[in-house]
Amino acid sequence: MKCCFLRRVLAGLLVLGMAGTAGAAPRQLNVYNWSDYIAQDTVPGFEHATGIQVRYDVYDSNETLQAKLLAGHSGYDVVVPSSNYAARQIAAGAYRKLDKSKLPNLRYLDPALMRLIADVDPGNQFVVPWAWGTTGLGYNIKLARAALGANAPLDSWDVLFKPENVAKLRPCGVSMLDSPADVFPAALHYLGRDPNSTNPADYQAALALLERIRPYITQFNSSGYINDLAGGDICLAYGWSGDVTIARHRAHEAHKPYEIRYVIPGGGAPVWFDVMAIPIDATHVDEALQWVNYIETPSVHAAITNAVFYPSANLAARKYVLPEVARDPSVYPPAPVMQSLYMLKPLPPDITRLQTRLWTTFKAGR
Ligand code: N2P
Repeated sequence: MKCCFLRRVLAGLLVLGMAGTAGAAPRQLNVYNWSDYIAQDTVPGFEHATGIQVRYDVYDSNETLQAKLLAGHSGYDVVVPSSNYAARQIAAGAYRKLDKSKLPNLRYLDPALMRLIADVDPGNQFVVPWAWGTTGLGYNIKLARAALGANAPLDSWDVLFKPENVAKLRPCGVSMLDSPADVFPAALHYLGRDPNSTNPADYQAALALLERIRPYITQFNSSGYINDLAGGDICLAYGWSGDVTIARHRAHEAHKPYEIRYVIPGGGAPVWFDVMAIPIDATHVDEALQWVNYIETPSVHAAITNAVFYPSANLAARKYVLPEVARDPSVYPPAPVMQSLYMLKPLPPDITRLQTRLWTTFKAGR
């Protein structure tokens, strides 16, 4: 009798227990981030630490993210815009103010970088830095030297912007970021104009420069160019520092008979910050805050830098960054190069629209 009673109690507990599990749907988080921007173990590590299930989607342009945000109901709980885009999105009310009591790991962030970010997010209320990087030239050194001559200088914007140079690279493949907001500043700067110009005439001049090199650009691409560089399908890319460095490592690991190299040409290049933010209509806010805080765990952020070669603003993460990554000038540019960089700033909407219109003209040309 006693045994059966016990059995019944146990069975009842089991049913209750199962009902408990079945009733509580696992907590969810929907993350939307740039492609090739995370370590392999970042999402599993978060899921393991929190029990929250992550749906992780990727994009490769600020325009794509912005279109989703402005349409509303993106379904995402955390997104990662560049800071110059975030500025306008914050002003437009696209993001939720961060509850910093849930973000103790913010104490690890570099105050100097936070002050820089405060230019676009006064009081650091809406966004938390994810990573930063530069935009420069990625080479397949062997192919580029064969095309340009063994002694041609590779550390000059003339390689990209002088038609006679880039024409020689056309046969081995020239890739350009499919992003007016990343290309116009470099063209303007090359012309000696303000890379963040708000003068429409400057953009016409930049377009004229770009149109002269248009015939030699073989693809517009902001993510697949990593594999194209690594695989020897292109010899020059105007691209992002970490992406080109990923390509360098992939080529090396695959024992390719060539070297991929990232170069910040003399005279300066764009520098940018990408930041995490929680859309105003996010439905998993607490989970989103847990994600942001998890990312700012020093060892977690360092693992991301070690995997995709973009530095973070997390000072305490630096000691976990692998020595060979920490001393790689493609990842952490030396001080004199840092001084030559110019920050991409928020632009008024009419200038962004002008960029987009001219970009369409530029791309359609041959
Ligand atoms: C990641 C590239 C992100 C840099 N693949 C653009 N802000």
